[in-house]
Amino acid sequence: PRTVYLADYQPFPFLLPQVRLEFTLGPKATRVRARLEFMPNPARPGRHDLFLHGENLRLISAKVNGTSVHSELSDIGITISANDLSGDPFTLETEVEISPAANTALEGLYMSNGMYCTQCEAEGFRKITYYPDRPDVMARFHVRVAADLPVLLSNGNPVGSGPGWAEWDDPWPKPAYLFALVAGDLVAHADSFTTLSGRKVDLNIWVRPGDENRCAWGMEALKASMSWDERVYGREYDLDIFNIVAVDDFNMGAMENKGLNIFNSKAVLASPDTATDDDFARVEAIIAHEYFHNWTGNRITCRDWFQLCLKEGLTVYRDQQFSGDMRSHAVKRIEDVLALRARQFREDQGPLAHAVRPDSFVEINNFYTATVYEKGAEVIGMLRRLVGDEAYAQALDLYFTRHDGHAATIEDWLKVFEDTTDRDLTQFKRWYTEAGTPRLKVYEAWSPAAQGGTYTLTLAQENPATPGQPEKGAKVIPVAVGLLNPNGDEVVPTTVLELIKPVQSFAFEGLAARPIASILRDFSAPVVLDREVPAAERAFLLAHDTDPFNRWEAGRSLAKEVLARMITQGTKPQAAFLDGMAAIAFDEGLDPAFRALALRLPGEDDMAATLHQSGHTPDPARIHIARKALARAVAERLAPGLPGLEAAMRVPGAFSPQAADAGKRALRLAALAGLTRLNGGAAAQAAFADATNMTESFGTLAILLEAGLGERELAAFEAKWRTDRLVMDKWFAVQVSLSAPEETAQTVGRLTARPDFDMKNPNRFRAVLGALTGNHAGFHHASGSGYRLLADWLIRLDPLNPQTAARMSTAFETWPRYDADRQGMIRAELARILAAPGLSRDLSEMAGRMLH
Ligand code: B3K
Ligand code: ZN
Repeated sequence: PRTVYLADYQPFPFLLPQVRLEFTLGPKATRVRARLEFMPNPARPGRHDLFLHGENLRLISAKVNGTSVHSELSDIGITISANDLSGDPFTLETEVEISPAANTALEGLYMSNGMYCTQCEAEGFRKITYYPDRPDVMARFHVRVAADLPVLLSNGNPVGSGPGWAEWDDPWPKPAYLFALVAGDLVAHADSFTTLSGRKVDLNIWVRPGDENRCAWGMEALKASMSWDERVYGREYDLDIFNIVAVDDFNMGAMENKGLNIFNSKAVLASPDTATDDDFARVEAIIAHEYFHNWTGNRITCRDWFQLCLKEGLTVYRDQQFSGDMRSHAVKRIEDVLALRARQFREDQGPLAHAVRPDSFVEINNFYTATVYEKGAEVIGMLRRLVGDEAYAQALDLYFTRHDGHAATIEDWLKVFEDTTDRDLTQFKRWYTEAGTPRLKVYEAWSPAAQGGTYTLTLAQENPATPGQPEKGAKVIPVAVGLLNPNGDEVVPTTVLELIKPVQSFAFEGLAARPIASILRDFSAPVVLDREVPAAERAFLLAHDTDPFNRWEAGRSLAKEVLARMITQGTKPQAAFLDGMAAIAFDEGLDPAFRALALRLPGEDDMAATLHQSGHTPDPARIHIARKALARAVAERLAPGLPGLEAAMRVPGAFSPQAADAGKRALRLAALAGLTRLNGGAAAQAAFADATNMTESFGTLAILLEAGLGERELAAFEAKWRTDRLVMDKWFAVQVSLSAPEETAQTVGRLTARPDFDMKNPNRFRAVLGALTGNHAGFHHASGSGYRLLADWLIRLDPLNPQTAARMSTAFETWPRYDADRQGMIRAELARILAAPGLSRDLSEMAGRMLH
């Protein structure tokens, strides 16, 4: 397969102002007629052949200006010779036939439960019709859909309809990846929103009959997002209608198609009895994310796919800001950093490491990664910290005015900041072009003096090699620092130090006493802080830090140190740590959500990474046992207060998904987990029986399963929800994630043999196989059964759905951490995958990168 390079970019030789599409839908045979109006692109002078992408299309006819032309067909598209392109502007009309029912890859036009829907990003439009399927070709679309179905949707505004047909017109030029079409027997949860300038917009969430009562929260989130983007970024919605459709079979969370967002049902449907608090928060965040793309992604799109972080990093940054505003900034930041470390750091430190803006790819779908998304968002957070809030707002205004209606690059993005602030961002740009997680070493010095002493902080950065990038330059790292007095008062409030050299010192003068430093507050840069801190100092920060992130971080670091020692030296957990946990758990002045987060112990995968980094070879079985022992020790220390905490955190009355109640439920579940570890399942069983919402019933079920109990509850849960796909996904997943290590493979075997295990449904596949890879000790069981099982299923899934198979293969990316036996077994599975006949480009690129 061909590698695509950023350096090879050339503008498309033609402009395409207007497109007209006509769909006559049929499951096995859908006809697509396209009329494309081209003209020469002044940016690419000269005479050019016309190449159009097209895959799995049956060409019926092709005409230029009404006359049939010869077109050279290949399996990636058609070429029409420059000689046949008469006239300056010219019109190409094609007709093709495709088969949505045969499309299991869920890319292009496909069917899900009798409904037609599309997924075009990144390069799916070429499976619908012949087209210049690249994001820098922006056209206005007029679409006619004909089918004997009640609801026929496409992008833009509705301009006409009758029995069996509808027409849509999208006035905003867009790349083909934002095209969407939906047709089916759907019902709408409808509402409306009046924009800042007084335009009324119709809002609909389209679902299958029966799901109407799960739309209210998504609608609230949509309206909140629309008004937030007006308030915070000055961005209004720009069509008369905004449609969201829920679909059961979808490769990812959702898609921001212009005016017609398509969502995985899991990412939009939520009701108190079927969705947990985490689900509600995720729905809110994803609705916001897709909505925010209307400006960052759609109005301003990407010149080419190497610029993916231009829209994804910025849109993630915006949805994180939004969720922080809707909920709690401290809690949101901690959750985001947890996810960043679990997925992005792991990626950045392994064989799949790549730059936020990569410079080559084989299959672009393999680059919708935590690095492009989450590290892409962190880079924007750093930029903002460096230039300040006001300059950030000005730069964004300039970005929107300067690039509206265009396909932009990271260079364009950085330029608006340079022009706004007069800063030179050449060095900063390395964050986009160089992969790897920098490591920050910290040295402290104190020189007392009568007039006031000087505290000197020396920071040294290291930028480790990554595949294809052996050497790196120093990064610009904003390090937010605050200093505390030994009595807990803050003597120096948060200050941003700009580390630009490999090693640099920063002095704080006039201090009465040697301070205690709180470094990298709010996680001001995506780096690993390499710092030995005495346990007493960590405990001090856990008790006193005014920065909530670092307060949590102090407990987290302590927990990791304690756990690492338990694993490698078999020691007992230190009292200082347990006391710290107790102090946080019962501190009524703290947000319950924060307390619940602080009580959550580091995960097993996280511990494996930590041990590996400190020069140990992680043993998954030992990690599992030690973590259980630590959880028990914490429960013992908290024991006297647990019943009271459990009772105090009950939330009476009607269910509200808002953060305050959700935080209480989370802390109550933490208390119930502790009680279950100490006294067995009685309390959790009672709570399961009395549960009035999914957070409580699923939370208590998980607590019971983790303790090796819960058979009865598992059966009751199944009996109640057996016909509900989304809830049953939870039922499948929880059994695998909480299986004992030696039983995990068997559990997977039992569940995949059930008739309701449908591998074509990505949610169900992920529920089982994703949960396998998330069960660290089970997946890495010494027998190799976890590795074998995953490889078997990836090989089976690949011909049906290469995108999901490739994505899930990243479970193998951590192989370099483990012992020689495990390394050998994983590499053998990767080699077996690579040798599978007819392997997709997606999976072969991934397996190949992991092996080499
Ligand atoms: N832009 C889509 C992701 C498309 C993934 C294609 N493999 C969803 C999002 O980031 O909002
Ligand atoms: Zn996105």
